Amino acid sequence: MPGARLSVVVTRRLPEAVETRMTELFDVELRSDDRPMSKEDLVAAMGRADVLVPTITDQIDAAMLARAGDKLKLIASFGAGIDHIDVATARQRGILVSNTPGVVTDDTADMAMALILAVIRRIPEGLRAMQEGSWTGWAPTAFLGGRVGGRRLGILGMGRIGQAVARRARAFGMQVHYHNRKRLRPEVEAEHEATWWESLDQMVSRIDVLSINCPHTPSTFHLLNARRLKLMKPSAVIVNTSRGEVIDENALTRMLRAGEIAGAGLDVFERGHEINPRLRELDNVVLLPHMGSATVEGRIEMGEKVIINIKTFADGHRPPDLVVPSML
Ligand code: 8YV
Repeated sequence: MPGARLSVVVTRRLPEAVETRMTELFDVELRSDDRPMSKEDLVAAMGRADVLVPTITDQIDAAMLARAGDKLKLIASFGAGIDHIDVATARQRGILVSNTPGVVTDDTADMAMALILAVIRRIPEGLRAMQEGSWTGWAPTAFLGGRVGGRRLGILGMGRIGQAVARRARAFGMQVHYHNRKRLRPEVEAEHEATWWESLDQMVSRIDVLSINCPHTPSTFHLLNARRLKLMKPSAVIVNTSRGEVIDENALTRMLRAGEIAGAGLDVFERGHEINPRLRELDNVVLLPHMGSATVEGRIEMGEKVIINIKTFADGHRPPDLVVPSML
């Protein structure tokens, strides 16, 4: 492969600077419209590309990979999460998969913090009153939220993003608790003054705010199921900037409606953009359209990472952000 100009198919519009650089480096096929590709178009794209650059909106399953043919060598995904790709099957078929970790960390953690503040301080309700013109002036008892400082934050998934949330939360005076498959090294735990809970059940029953920061894998699907959600204090709040599938969205919706959970800030949903309509009706819920990593800087850095992964592969080396099934 070294020296050859790789054919690269990009499934969505990317920042202009990224598309321009890709055009300089590769034999690239860019999209002129920005709608997600159909399944058939994706299979066809995989059939004619050495490298596919998909995003979260492209589900690539085993059956599609089986129809991809022999040309495809690398799936250089634009994004950190890789739950939309059947990585194990890709590897079996000799197709490498890479992602863009690290560059979405701070932006996503900022959004988790924004959601915590928005829900606890009732920012959308205040905004709505201003936009509707229904505000009649200051009152001592109006729009009372809670104080963020002093609350116990439970972080589910203490990887890069979880730790970035911990840093921010501590600056706001929150106490950090976490549940992670592996306990952090003592010095990292000390840096965050974080308390590890081996039992997720025990952690969720004791915290005031739960931030979901683990990836979606078969073992994290519905980790927050109805049984576990019921262990939470009725005054507790959940924010999710990771993947919707980690929470049973219908169970959460029922409990929010019943006042069994105080509030939620959700940037991601279980069925993509098909959101439980009942969630939209609730005052104690802040919904965002998957904006966690949506910064100009972040998107360009994601694109640069994709380019580095492809370029390194083209030069005959292992892409730096190779995803191996054992990481999942
Ligand atoms: C990305 C994300 O924008 O990086 C991720 O895993 O969830 C998003 O913030 C998206 O995945 C791009 O494909």
